[in-house]
Amino acid sequence: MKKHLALLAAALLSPAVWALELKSADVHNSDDYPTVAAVKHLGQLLAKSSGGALTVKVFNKGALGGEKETIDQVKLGALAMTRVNLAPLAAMCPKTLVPALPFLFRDKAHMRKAYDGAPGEEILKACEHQGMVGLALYDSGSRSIYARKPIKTLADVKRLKIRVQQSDLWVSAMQALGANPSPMPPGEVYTGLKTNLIDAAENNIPSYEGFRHFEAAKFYSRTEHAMTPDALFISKRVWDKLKPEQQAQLREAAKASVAVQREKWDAQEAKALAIVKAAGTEIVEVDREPFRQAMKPVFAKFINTPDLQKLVKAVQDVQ
Ligand code: GTR
Repeated sequence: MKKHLALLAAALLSPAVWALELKSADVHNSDDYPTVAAVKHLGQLLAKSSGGALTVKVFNKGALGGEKETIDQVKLGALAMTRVNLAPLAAMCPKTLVPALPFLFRDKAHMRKAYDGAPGEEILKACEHQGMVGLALYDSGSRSIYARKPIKTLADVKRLKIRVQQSDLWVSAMQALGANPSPMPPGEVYTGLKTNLIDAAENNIPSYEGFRHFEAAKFYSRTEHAMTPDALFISKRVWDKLKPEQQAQLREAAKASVAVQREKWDAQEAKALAIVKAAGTEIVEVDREPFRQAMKPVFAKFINTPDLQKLVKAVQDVQ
């Protein structure tokens, strides 16, 4: 009897019994897309620091669903983690609107500094009341419009049927340009472009390449209208079950994954650009000022509480 109890106690205490595999979703196709690679890296660090008690398994290619679906699953605790862009979260967690605003950042250095500082921390906490704990903000470059024709002026965007993320902010921002926005998940854009359901979409170069949208829209016009970050969240239900030291290990691994993601991001931007150019994409330079002016009214429309205004200012003040 004693022996049995001793065995049972040993089994309960052994790391194998306590090991928890955290499943993490991503919509990107390539196994080494920067966000996919970064979360895998996080998993390796975490497995080490937790002595094998916590591991991460990434399911990319949208295998666990689109961004909206994985967000819902994480809120419920049915899925441990998801890496999504912040744009589809704005209706749920208002502060995530801020980094998705058009032309908010002066340049990449400004954006990265803001995400590393107090504004980044505030944004990561913005979804906790919705059951999602933010772990990392990843670089998602800048988003530009691509279409079957070059986009150089506001006149080129008039009535353009353009896919936008599932975000009211971006429906409004594109309407402000005179376009005809159509929100849809990323997985539907390729077919939408191929079948002429839409004329255009907008994204960073690595996504334009990775989702193979360049096959259907040959002109990539550098409007660079947003630098909305990608972000990694863990379900609060899962988070609350972790021991404090495990939470600290996860936070540390997430922080380390940001540096790796950025390095990979810079390399991927160059690689993807070379691929799309070789496939015949024309990169079009754009005078961005008229686009910036036209989209300005969305600030007043969406940044309508003192909290949001304060956060916008905090980002703008980052030097
Ligand atoms: C990408 C982002 C994805 C997804 C996609 C989109 O840049 O990494 O998470 O949001 O854009 O346009 O839907």
